[in-house]
Amino acid sequence: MGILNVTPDSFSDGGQFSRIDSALRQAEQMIADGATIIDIGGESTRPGAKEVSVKDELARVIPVLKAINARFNIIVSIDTSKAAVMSEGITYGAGIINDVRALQNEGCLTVLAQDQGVGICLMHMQGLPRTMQHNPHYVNLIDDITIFFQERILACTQAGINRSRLILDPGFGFGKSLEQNYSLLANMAKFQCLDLPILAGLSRKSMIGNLLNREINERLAGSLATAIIAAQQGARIIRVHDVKETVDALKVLEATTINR
Ligand code: 9MG
Repeated sequence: MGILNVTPDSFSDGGQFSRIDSALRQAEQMIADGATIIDIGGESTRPGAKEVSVKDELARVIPVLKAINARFNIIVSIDTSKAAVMSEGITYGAGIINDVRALQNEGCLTVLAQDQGVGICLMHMQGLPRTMQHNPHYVNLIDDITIFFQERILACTQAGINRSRLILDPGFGFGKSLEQNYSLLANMAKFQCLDLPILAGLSRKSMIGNLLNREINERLAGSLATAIIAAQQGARIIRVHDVKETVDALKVLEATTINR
């Protein structure tokens, strides 16, 4: 899964045309590099990030979704927690809704129950982006996240969403200390007991930067290491910025696994 950020600070110059043009070029490159899913997000989920209105998020995401679907044959995932954006996204052909709040916001379960085709990524987060890194606490990290997944799966199925549409994501960096993030990475295979595909997003995250003392543009090696470990732990989808390098690394892992 290649990350396509459509927040304003991700474009060098203004204007709708240049935004769409830049997004299309990024998408084209990621597809050429081996991405099979493009994840579009119009609201930053970084710690401390400001909230975006429904109107602004729609204006950022929907034109890019339409343009990518018109040009390429690729699964587009929409990273949003807003029911209105999910609904519009589905109308314009989103293949996956990627929700860091696991459909806990008002109206989301209802919107997703109305369309039986789209995939849904339920991510675990402790707290909210503004404060989530202030002293996160777990009784037992893996057990607590497993219980969270079980509760959200139940909420989905009770709302009429078919279980087969669900993808689970432990939410690296979302309300987890450095040690908790690495413990999660080491133990991710335990979520396989839930019998749903696992998505892992580790690319360029602080857990890499803080461990290695690397700025955001110096985290490629660390990101590749985490992608490989996540795949070895059973992750089926890896959400990344550096598609080409990650696909190469995963091909090496695949060849090694096949010829074991
Ligand atoms: C939007 N976003 C940022 N980080 C993410 C992660 O780790 N997983 C998912 N599913 N989405 C993320």
